[in-house]
Amino acid sequence: MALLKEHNGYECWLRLAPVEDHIKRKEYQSWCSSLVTAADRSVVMETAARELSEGITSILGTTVARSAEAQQSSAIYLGVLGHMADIDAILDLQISATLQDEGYVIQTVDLPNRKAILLAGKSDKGALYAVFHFLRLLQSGESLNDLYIVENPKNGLRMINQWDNMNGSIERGYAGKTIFYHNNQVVTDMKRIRDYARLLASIGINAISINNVNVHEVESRLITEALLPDVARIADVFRAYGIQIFLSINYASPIQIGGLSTADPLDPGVKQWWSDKAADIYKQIPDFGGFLVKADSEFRPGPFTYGRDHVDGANVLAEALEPHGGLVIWRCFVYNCLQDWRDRSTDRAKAAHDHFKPLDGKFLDNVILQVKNGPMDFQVREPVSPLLGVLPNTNQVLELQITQEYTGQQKHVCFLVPQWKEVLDFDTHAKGSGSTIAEIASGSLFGRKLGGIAAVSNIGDDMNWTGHILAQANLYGFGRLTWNPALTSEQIVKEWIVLTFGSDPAVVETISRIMLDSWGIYENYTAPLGVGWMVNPSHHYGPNVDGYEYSKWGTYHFADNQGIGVNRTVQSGTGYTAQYHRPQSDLYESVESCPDELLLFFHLVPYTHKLKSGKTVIQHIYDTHFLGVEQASHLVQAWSSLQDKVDTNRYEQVLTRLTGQAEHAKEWRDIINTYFLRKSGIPDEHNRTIY
Ligand code: GCV
Repeated sequence: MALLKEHNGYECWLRLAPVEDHIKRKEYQSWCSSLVTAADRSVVMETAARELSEGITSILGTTVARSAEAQQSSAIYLGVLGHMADIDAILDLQISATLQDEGYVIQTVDLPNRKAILLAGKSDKGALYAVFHFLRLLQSGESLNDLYIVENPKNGLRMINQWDNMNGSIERGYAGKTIFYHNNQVVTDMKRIRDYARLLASIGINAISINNVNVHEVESRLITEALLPDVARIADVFRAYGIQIFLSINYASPIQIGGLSTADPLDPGVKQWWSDKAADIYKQIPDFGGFLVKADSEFRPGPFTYGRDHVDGANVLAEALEPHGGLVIWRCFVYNCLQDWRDRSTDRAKAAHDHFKPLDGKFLDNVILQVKNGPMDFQVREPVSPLLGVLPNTNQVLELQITQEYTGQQKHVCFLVPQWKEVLDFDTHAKGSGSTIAEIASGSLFGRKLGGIAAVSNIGDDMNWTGHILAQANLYGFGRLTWNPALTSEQIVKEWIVLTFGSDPAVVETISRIMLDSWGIYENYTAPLGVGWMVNPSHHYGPNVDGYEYSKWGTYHFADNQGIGVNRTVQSGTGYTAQYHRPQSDLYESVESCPDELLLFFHLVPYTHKLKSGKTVIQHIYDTHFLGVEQASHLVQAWSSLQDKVDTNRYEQVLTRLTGQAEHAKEWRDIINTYFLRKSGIPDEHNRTIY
């Protein structure tokens, strides 16, 4: 067997591995010997041309002759529609009419005496995306003879949120330190940031916010004259990859860095201050994206201090940014974080809807509300946030979390694309059936111009970016799904495996199974039936059933010796179910129709309550926890079967994580099972060891 080339994981899915099949390589080479592209190129087109030639060299081992003139032999034509006569002459006009701004076409055409492949974007960004798509085709062994691919992104904003701090740390980061900052300064060596921009562009990301939404002292100064030149250096790197940068801002900036005595959004001095500030920023970064804002949330400052609401708060920023084309992305993660566990009427799950629904239609056109996928906080299982279905007159962006805060912190494998698919496919019935989250987030359901999906990044300065190599699939999957929410989890994971590990069928099959089963496995040995939050406080890793039970955060499961769960019904509980449209509200309201996996989110039931599966709640808890541990140990076995098929470096890295996961799953099982055996006094039907 040929020796496998060693990888440390740094290249992720951009290994651009050589095509080994001799015949295929020859066939590809015959297409890829020359590249025709316009002589005067934008910075993004320059990137596209470079990525294409370097990619081809890496995959096919040949160099590509570049020219601005049409070729007599086969060639690739790379360009922007309307800016390259050779492409415009050939391309079907009907196709070009269907392309949106960032869309593209990849097409094989028969020219007199020669063949050509067109990589044509509606804009230079589209052309860059076409290049990365074409390189994927080469690595997946696709035939190039009859290509006819037309792609448009479903979502306008495809955004990454970094929760990075300038002291080097990353809030909820599990893969080392930030790549952006060192010692309270922007880094000087931009290589790592450039490589990150490249990874993001290759999956269609077009926006990034570069600092934590919890904006501390030093980060508040990113919008000052002192630090803006450094921010501009970051913007330059991302611009070359078609990515706009955003900053998270401190709502109290007018006081903190502006020397004003108030940050009241209706104060004329404050308005003027933000407007001047916006002008300063755009002087340095003409294509600056705008502000991401966490206000009046978890002790962050906001308009409430001045008796103003979110509309006042967001609109003052929007007015300042509007002349420059900037956006305000205003987060809806707003709730009472000083609750009393004895008070069962206040329900954190209701908060976002209660705060923002009454404000629908009042935000300016360049404001977008960013709504987390669930009403609580990125638990392994939550219902979909009802807020997403009730803002027909407001721009919205869905917020997902790629970093695995509550899903194993990249020590456990948990492929999140299947979870995100469930969210995107959820039918809110906001405008009758078919009113899915995918249609709402993109803006299409309510005819909004702005929309999209944002997600909290999972990368740091670890050599392999994500700590767990298999967690790279979550970043990859986020980008691909955001571009096209109709892709299946199976398609995405297969694509990622082929690019990352190669196309050996055993590798593809085994890793696919590991990935596709992983969310269910993690759910099995952690908090049961949608109840969530059984984690250690603050760092959120590992089991602690009552870790958050008597805290101020509003995250209770209410387990006692009779039963467990939160009564969120209208009839006798907090009334949360009424925040959904019919028939979802009815489905959740009734204990009979509520899906098993969310039962304890919506209902307080006795341990002896029978699930649809026929098991009692208590037996379900025991069974899933024993099963989850077995499944976690099978992951180790499955991975071990690939020892000869994955290079030693990456094989060992993943093996170490999976082995640790299997051990940690036992701790979860024993702590959860013991707690519920003692609480309920009901023994396991199968008499297994529960401590
Ligand atoms: C950035 C949760 C996390 C916090 C995070 C917050 C948010 O509470 O634990 O770390 O802060 O969500 O999304 O703002």
